[in-house]
Amino acid sequence: MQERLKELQMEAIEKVNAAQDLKELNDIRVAYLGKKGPITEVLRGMGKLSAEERPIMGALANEVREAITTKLTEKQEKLEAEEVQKKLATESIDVTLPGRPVKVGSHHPLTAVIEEIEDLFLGMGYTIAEGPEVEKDYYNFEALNLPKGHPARDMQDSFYITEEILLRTHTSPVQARTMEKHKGKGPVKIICPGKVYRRDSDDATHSHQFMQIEGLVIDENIRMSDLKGTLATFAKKMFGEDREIRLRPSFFPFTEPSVEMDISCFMCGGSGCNVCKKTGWIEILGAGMVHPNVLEMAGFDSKKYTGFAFGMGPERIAMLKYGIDDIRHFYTNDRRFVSQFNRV
Ligand code: FA5
Repeated sequence: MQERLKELQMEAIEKVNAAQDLKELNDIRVAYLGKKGPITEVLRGMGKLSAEERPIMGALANEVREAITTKLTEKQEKLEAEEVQKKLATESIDVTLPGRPVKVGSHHPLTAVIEEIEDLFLGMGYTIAEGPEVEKDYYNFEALNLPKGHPARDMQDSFYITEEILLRTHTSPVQARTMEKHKGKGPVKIICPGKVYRRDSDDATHSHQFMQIEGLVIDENIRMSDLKGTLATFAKKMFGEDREIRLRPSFFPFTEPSVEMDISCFMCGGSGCNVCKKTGWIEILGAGMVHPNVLEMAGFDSKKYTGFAFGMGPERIAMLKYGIDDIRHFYTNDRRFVSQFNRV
């Protein structure tokens, strides 16, 4: 039995030395040390031995088992290291190959224009106010001098959720909310960028959801000339120093007088082209002096305080600034469109 064990040890070690890969090594482990292997077989036969012989044989069997295990482990480590070396050799990286270009994202042109407008007004001392997109009829219309049934409500076709709640049709309700918060005390100097919604049919210049930027200034002695100066500064910074502005009479129920502002065409300089439809001027926003009724409804004394407000559509401004011919490009998320503005 002793000899048989020694023989098995030598045999196993020879096979381990000759093994070429990890699979072969595992087969040897199972063959010699497994439950059905010859060493286990020998150990099973120990029952037939005398009490003196048994511990000697037991110790020897363990020795043999350990010797084979040690050899197996050594060989396994060697084979594994060899395999790693092989992999490193075959998978080496050619650092001279040209890299794959990484696609870099960019600001959406609309976001870029909105941020540019925000920065411009922040530089003039304005702060940014916000209001809800799901708005009360009261703030969207009534507090802006548009009581129920007022015909001017038809100027903005609305998405109603209930009789009293709608998706705001403009950012002007933030005027009413901000004035209310100020509890009749000036000064107020805010801009409010945000999404608005109208039941307009989508076409090249109209969308059912678009952005507006509202402006509101209230203080003692605010005059129409302040509005004009502010808008002229804005137009020159946004479209270039050569731009001139003109105000045309208009109508908004929440401002009196109301105006629309045109800028001299940046494409032709005013001589007339396709962009300005041969007029030399491009309309960019609505504005006016805050109506005394709006001031009073929000708790301001209209004898002491006056103010101006304006509202512009940044999509239209971005379209003019970058020569974009269809407002729908802003919302379709086509990378070919957006990536053209990488440097905006
Ligand atoms: C208003 O919404 C007023 N609240 C603006 C205002 C504020 C006037 C404060 C006076 C004082 P209007 O409906 O004209 O006005 O819209 C303002 C701007 O929003 C327009 O000049 C235009 O640039 C943009 N606009 C209007 N409708 C659409 C639309 N369907 N799609 C894209 N832009 C639009």
